[in-house]
Amino acid sequence: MINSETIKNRIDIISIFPEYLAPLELSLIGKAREAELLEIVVTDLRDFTADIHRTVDDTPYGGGAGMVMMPTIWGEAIDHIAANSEAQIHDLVILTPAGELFTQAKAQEMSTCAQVIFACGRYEGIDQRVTDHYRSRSEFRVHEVSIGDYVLNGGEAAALVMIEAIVRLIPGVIGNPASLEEESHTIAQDDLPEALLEYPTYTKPPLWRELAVPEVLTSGNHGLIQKWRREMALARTRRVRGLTRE
Ligand code: JE8
Repeated sequence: MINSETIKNRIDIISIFPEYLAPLELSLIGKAREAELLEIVVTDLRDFTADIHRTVDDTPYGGGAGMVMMPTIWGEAIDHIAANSEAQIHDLVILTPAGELFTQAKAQEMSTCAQVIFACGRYEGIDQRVTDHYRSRSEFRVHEVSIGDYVLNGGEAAALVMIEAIVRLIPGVIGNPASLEEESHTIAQDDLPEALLEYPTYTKPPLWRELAVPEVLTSGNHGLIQKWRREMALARTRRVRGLTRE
C-alpha cells in the first residue's frame, strides 16, 4: 500500500474563483480533511499578480477571440506552492478540453500521489508554455486532463469531479473497503467496457406505485441473487455501452 498512514496526501487548487471550491468542505471530503487524512489548500491565482488591476490574462498571439492566461502569473503560483510543500514530486494537473480523458485508472494512479496541484484555467485557457516548462522540470509530473468531451467555462468543475474520484480511493476515507472492491469501474479504462456497469438496486417499500421489487431479491437465496445481479449488469452494459468482451 503506497498510502500508508504516514503519508499525508495534499491537494492544491489554483483558481481565480476560489469560492467555486467551497463544496470541498462537505461530506466525505470534508470529513477526510477534518480527520487529517488529507490536506486541501485553495489558492487565489490573483494573489500572484503584481499590478494594481490584478491582471491574469492578455490577448492571444496570432489573433482570435478571447483572452489567454499569462504564464508569468501561473509560474509564480505553482513555484510558490511547490516550494512550500514537503513532497519530493509534484503532480501538476492542467485541466483542458484538449487533455487525455480522466478515467478510474487515472484516479487510482493519482490517489497514490503525495501532492497533486490542480491548475484551473478560465477564458481561452493557460499559455501552453506553462505545461511545457513544468514538463522540463524533473520534480514535476504534468498531466493535461479533460473530464469529458463537452465544453465547460473553466477547470474548476472538472477539478471537483477529479478530486471526488481520487479522494474516495485514499485508504481510510471510505469506511468500508469492500464497497471499493465491488465497484464496476475499477478496471474499466478503455472504450470497450472491460468491467460491467452496476446492477439496479432496490429498498423498501416492496411495492411502490404498482412497481414490485424483483422477487429474487426477497428470496433469501444468495447464490441466485448473485447470478441475477451479474445478468442484470451484463444486460445493462450491453444495452448502454454496446458489446462486451463476454
Ligand atoms: C476550460 C474543460 C476539462 C472539459 C477546462 C479548462 C479553461 C479553449 N476553450 C476554453 C474554449 C472554450 C471555453 C474553454 C474554457 N476553459 C474548459 C475546460 C474541461 N477539464 N472536459 N471541458 N472543458 C478550461 C478554460
